[in-house]
Formats: sequence, C-alpha cells, structure tokens
Amino acid sequence: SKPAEAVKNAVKTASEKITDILTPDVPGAPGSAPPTVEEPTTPHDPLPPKKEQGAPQTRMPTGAEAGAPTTANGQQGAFLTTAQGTRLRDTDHSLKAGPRGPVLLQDHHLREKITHFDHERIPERVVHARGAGAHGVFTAYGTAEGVTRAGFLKKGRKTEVFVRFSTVLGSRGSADTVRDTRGFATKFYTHEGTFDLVGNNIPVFFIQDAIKFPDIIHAGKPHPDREIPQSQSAHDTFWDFVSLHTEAQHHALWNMSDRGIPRSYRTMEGFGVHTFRLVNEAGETALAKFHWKPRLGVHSLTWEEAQMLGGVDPDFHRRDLYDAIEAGAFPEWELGIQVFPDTPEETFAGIDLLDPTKIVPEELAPVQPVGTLTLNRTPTNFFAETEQVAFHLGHLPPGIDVTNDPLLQGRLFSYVDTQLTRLGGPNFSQIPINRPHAPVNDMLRDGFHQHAVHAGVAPYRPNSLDGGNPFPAGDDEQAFLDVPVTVAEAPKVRANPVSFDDHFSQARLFWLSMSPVEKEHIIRAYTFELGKCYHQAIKERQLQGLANIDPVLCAQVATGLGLPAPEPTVPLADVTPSPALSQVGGEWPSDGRTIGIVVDPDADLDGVVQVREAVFEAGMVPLLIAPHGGMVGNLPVQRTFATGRTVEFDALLLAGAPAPAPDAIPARDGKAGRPAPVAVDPRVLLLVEECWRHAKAIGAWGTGGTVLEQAGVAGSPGVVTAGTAVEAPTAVRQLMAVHRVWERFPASVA
Ligand code: HDD
Repeated sequence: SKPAEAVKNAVKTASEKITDILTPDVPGAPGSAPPTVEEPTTPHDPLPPKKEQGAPQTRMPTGAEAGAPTTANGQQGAFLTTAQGTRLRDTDHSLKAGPRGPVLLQDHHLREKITHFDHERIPERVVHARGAGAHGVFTAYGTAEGVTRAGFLKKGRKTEVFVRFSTVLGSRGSADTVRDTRGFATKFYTHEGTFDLVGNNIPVFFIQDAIKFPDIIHAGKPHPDREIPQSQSAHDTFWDFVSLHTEAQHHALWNMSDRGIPRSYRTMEGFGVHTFRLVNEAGETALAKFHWKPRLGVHSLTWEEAQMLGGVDPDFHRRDLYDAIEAGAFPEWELGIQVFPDTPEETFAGIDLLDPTKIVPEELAPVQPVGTLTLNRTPTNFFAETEQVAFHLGHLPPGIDVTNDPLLQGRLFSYVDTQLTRLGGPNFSQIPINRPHAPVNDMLRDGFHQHAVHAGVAPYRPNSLDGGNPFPAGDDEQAFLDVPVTVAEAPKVRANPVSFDDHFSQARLFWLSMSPVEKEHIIRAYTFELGKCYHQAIKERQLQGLANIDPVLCAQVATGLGLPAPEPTVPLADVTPSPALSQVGGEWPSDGRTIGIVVDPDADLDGVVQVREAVFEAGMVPLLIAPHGGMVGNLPVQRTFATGRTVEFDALLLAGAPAPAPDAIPARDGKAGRPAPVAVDPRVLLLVEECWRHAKAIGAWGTGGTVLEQAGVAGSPGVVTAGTAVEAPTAVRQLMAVHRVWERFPASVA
C-alpha cells in the first residue's frame, strides 16, 4: 500500500543520512569545514560567563575542589543534545506517523522537553518572594578583633559574598517599589564556614515571638478569598492585625515612613535586627547588633514616584542594582556593630536587648565600622543564583552566636524547614550558590538531589574503618564555639518578660526624631493606607494606636479619614529623639545617580557634549531625552518624549526648548475653553512639572531657560539657570547632595 511505500522510502532516506553522519567530513562535525547553510548559524561553544562573572568558587561537599565551571553540567560542546547527551537533529517537530498523523508516544525528546518544562518552576518563597541579588566582596578593617574571633572580621581579610534584596509581601512577579519592608540578606562565604546575616532595612520587627509569624504574614498577604491586594499593606487584614496587636505599631510606623519606599537598594540601611552574642579569642563575650550603612546615604522615593514606577517600570530596583554594577558604580555599605556588655539582664540603657521591637539609639551606642561590602558582579543566571540561594540564621561562623530573643529562636527552625519544600530536599547546600567556600566533610548522606559521590564506608563517629575520619576540630582549630551561657532554672511558661509590654515608647521616639517633611509623609501614608480599609472599626482602632504614639500624628490622620481623634489610653512616653533616625539633613555622594537631559536639534549640542562628559566624570549617568529616537546631531538618544519619564532620573537639565510636535498634541484654537498654544512641547513641560513636584533639582542653560519660564518654575527653590553648559551639572549636583529640594514639600507639622 501507499503508506508502507512511504515508510520504506523514509527508512531508506534515513539510513542514507546515517551514513552521512558517520562520514567524518559531514558539515558541522567537529574539525570539519563550516556548514554551508546560513540558518541556523554554525554551532559554537557555549557563551562564556560574563567577564569576571563566574559563579562563586565551588567545592564539592567532600571538600574537594569541583574544578569544572558551574556551566559544565548544562552547557558542554557545540551541539544540541538530550539530557543524556545524545545529539539531536531537530527540536521543532514532534515524531509523528506522517506529517498529518498523530504524535508517537515513543518520542523521548518530546516527552523529556515538555516534562522538564512542566517542572521548571519551584515554589516561590512564602515571604520575600520578590528579590534581586548580586555578588561582591567584604573587606574587614580588623576593628572587631577585640570582641569576636570570627576570622572573616580579621584585618584585611577579604570574603566573597552574595546579597539578596527583597520585598516581603508581594509574589515573585510583583512590583519593586511598593510600600513594604525590604529584606537585606547577606551570605558571607567565610573560610571558617558560611555566615548568613538575614536582615531587613528596618531595625525592628512586627512581633516579639516567632510563633506569631504565620499570623502577621497571613494578615499582610492578600485576602484569602479574592487574593487582593497584591504586595501591599493598605488593606483591612493588615491593619486589623496591627491595631489589635500593638507590639506591631513600631515596625508599622517605620513602614509608613519613607523607609517603606526606598529610592534604590543601594540607598538602604540594613539591620540584623536581633541582638547576637560575640565571643573573642579569650572566650569573652559581648552582645551586638549589626548595621549596614550605605555609602550613598539613605534615600527614598516620593509616594507618587513609587506609584508611577509600579506602572512605568515595576522592575525599577532590580534594574537600578544591575545597571549600577554593570556601569562600574559598585554599591557599597559599611558593616557596623553596636556593642553592649553581656550582662545577665541583657539590657542596655534600660532597653531590653532581647526584644526585637526595640532599637538602641545610635546616640547611646555608636555604630562602630568593622568592614566594607562592595557589590561588583551581577548574577549569571537568576534562577540558579538569586532564586536558589538559601539563607539561614543558624549559619554562623566561630565567634558569632545567638541570643534568647524568641523571634530569633523560632527563625532558627524556619529557614531550613522552608528550603526542604522550596528546594526539594535536604541537599540544598550542594547547589552551587549555597556551597560553602570552606572544606565540607559532614557525614550527612543520601537524600533527594545528592550530588556528592561520598567515598568510605563509615559515615559515623567513632569509626575505625575509615581511619577515624573525619576528626573533630580542637578549640585552636577554628571550631565553632557554643557559648556556654547559663540557662536560668525557671518554670516552663508561655509568657514574655514584662519589658516586652511596652509597645509605644519607641514608636514615639521614632516619630519625634523625624524632620517636618518626614512627618508629613508619614501622615499621608497612614491616611492613604487606612483610607483603603473598608471597616470603620479597624480605622478607629488604628487611630487609637496612633493616639498612643503622638496626638499630632493621630489628629492629622483622623482629619484625613474624617473621623474624630481619640485620646491616648497610655501615658505618652518621655523620650529623647534620635537624630540618626532621620534621612534628612546630611550630604551624600551622587555616584551612580542619573541626570535626564532634554535636547532637540536646535539645542546647544556642543554644550550637551560637554555636559555629558562632566556628568560621566562625576560618576553619574546622563540620559538624553529627545523628540525622537536615534541620534540628535552626533549624540545618541536614550529616551524620547514618548518613552522618558522623570521617575527614571534624579535631576533634570534642559539644553533647549523643544517646540510642540505638530502631531503630538490636539489642535488648540483657544476656543471652547481650550488652553492657548504653548511654545514648548507639553511633554517636556510635564517632565519639568513632575521633577518640581518630586522635589528634584532642575537646571537649564541657553534656550532651556524658556522651558522654566513656560512651566512657571523659574527662580523657585532648586531650579537653577546656568550661564554656561558646564556650570549646569555642577549646580544640580550641589542640590543633589542633600538628595531632594526639601523646601518644596509643604509640611503641616513642626
Ligand atoms: Fe524571615 C525569608 C528577614 C522573621 C521565616 N526572612 C526571609 C528573607 C529575609 C528575612 C531577608 C529572605 C531571604 C532570601 O532572600 O532568601 N525574617 C527576616 C527578618 C526577620 C524575619 C529580618 C525578623 C527580624 N522570618 C522571620 C520569622 C520567621 C521567618 C519570625 C518564621 C518563624 N523568612 C522566613 C522563611 C523565609 C524567610 C519562611 C522564606 C524563604 C526563606 O525563608 O528562605 O523561612
């Protein structure tokens, strides 16, 4: 029959082709001439890792060097293969009984390809699902040597690190700039074992006991019925919890402050939150809190910028981090410690050091710098590194130990437990990004995804069959020291220390430490968030919380909500403000900041060339915005009036006064209430208006001054008209040093 004939012919053709393949000079075979076909292109070796961007140094769990690059498992040789290394000639057509026939079950390649795809996703993190990571190096000053024996803190020691920043509430695909706490988790690959400092950009936490973590997270995550709202706290269940559970008020206040909407990961502080116990070479102990201080200062977005970015560029923080690193503007933080005597009371200046809802103001215990973190390498593969990285508070090097903070104690359980589900078994520390850079010889065996081929027959101690290997390390051989802290004999109870009952004094301390403009932002944030709640009782209960923090704060939010302001139910705490908590008032470097420059063909283009050079020289990034893409004169255009938005840059320079594009605006005839025609493109006026509203520095020279006049901002604070092009960037840079033109924000509170 005809089909039988067709199959016979096919087999014949196939066997001819097989003979071809076995012939050494077949096109494309290694060592042969390049194939003559143009598409697909000639097979080539896998792309090398980006310059300086190999995966971290890896060791097999047995302690032997892995040797091969981490791409070796997935990308060897030039040819497309199955997972078993069998070369494939076609990955675009399923194996079928004839071109129009059904697909055959025997098509291994089809099944393997689809099955693997079906399992590509792993569960996202139950919290902190959305994040971005980077590699870097930590260099120690040696200043901590007196209080800790940790080798990575010894003078001059350099340690590779991986840092993952995150939001808490949103899912993996949510926007970066939502109002939320940010995670700041650092993995130090120290030569004495991995140290994970798993902190946040806020130094206090919502709860004092880990047993409540599921409660606060259930309250903050989207409502279980409709699964909205995504990645934000502006909803009933969150404020229901916070208002009923007053220990959360302090952290909630930080979230409502500008800390909840950072300008960049590069401009965030980081905090270890808990108090840790340090132990030095002599066995002496001290209590300590960890702080990360960004070299660029602590800066935030305005609320409107944050909201606009949610639509214009939901990946804003991620992009900012990668762009800065790839541009060579390496983000830097100084690690600092506050050190306290290790007394039996575990308090300092009357503050309970075991209570994670409390800070110790820097004015009482200075943050002492112990080293610098520099992020200098973006990940090669997001999933392999940023998604699979697994942090855990129990990953401690010798010299750093835990305290009895009940939040910390519960976390010690949670982090390994969650990886078992998320990373599919107990061997996640063998994943390249999680491998220690210290030799590992752990006697842990087998389990899902075991990558090590362990030798020997005696993974137990003591043994005689493997020669007694491995051996316990002595005190002088960098062994981890469990500090022999005395545990008081006490009844078994479900209870807190009395000091944990103070829920308002430090919230008041934070509020009173804010500048007027920061207070104004806090008032607006509460008014917005509570305004999004449906339940009147929740708003009223939260107003009560605010009344216990500060009557002015409460009254202002109450006015915004149209509700009466309640009286405090606790005496208002008599606290001394901590100036270190305010983000306003200092001067910071402007490295890595972006300056938008509006140009058009009639602008002073020679001046623009000089300005661009000056901006680059100052370590900042110029972004040319023009009426159209491509080139303006000899200058490459990065954004057009259609694609550029001010949320992408920190200051604006006007090199010209672009006329309205005839087709970009509707006809304006002055009749029917329409505005009179303007001389400047309205999209440029919008850029100026937004920059003015967001308190960004604005500068102009030459005909650019016309735009300032048209926009009605000439001569107002933070708006400079420079005599020459080169003066313009210097003038705006001076304004940027204090971050924003603060006087443009009206403040209703002192
Ligand atoms: Fe947590 C992730 C920070 C309390 C349970 N946490 C996670 C991450 C950060 C923090 C930065 C993301 C790590 C990453 O990038 O992979 N968590 C904190 C801080 C806390 C805190 C600063 C309080 C001071 N966390 C906390 C408690 C519990 C957890 C009390 C549970 C009892 N956290 C987890 C978790 C996560 C996590 C479920 C989710 C994914 C992961 O661990 O690896 O185990």
